[in-house]
Amino acid sequence: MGLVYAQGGREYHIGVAPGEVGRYVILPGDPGRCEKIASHFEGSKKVAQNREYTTYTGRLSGELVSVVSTGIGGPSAAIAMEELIHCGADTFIRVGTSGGMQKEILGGDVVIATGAIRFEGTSKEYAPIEYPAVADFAVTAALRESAKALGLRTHMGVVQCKDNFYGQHSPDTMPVAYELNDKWDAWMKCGALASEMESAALFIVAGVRRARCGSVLLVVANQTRRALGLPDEQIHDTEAAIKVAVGALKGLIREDRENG
Ligand code: R2B
Repeated sequence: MGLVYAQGGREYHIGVAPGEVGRYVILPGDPGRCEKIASHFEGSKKVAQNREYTTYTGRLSGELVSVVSTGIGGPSAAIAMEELIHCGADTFIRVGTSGGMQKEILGGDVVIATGAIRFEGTSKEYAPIEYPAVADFAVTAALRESAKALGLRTHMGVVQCKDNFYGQHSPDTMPVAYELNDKWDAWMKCGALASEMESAALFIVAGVRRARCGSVLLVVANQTRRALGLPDEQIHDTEAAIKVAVGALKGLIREDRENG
């Protein structure tokens, strides 16, 4: 059920009505990436655009699928997922960018998140911090299969999520530098692979609403490599991660049909 002040049956923020989106949805952060992702669908068309939310719907393997941008960060991503669930969606793949953390992770690599560190505020307004932000197993297995079939350099593991982009990149300029630096050090020692801003909120919202969500991230660059004086190529082309997500959706559609 949408908000009472949603207009004409359309969701308040994303501007979409039930029937206009598929059950399967790809969630990039950047609205500018939606058209490119939709070009992988058959017969796609733009169905809505409001604020940071751009929506295209088409078909994959004959099934209705959509791409909806979330904007940057947990709050807008959580709103997108909630409103898409009101419209009947139940399976989500975030496709985003990230910064590599461990030194073996290179710009251009792909990271599939199995879980996310909840160093952000949105998920705390859903679930106590002891509850883990975990990716859906079936979606994650489909992402892994898809990345393998594409022969990409892929890493699977925990990613770190935050609300303050510059708290990661310029921690010493923040009054809470002591906390940012100490925690970063701990996450490095725990083995966190990459840093981004949306997966933790999306995993928690999906869990609470009994939906499925996985996450595949392009590694743009790696600050650890730069700090160690190692080569640190910057890659901004998200096509590889997009292909992983599209292949995974096809796999999930096939599997869901086999399972009735
Ligand atoms: C990765 O890139 C964006 C910040 O530049 C943000 O959406 C994220 O998670």
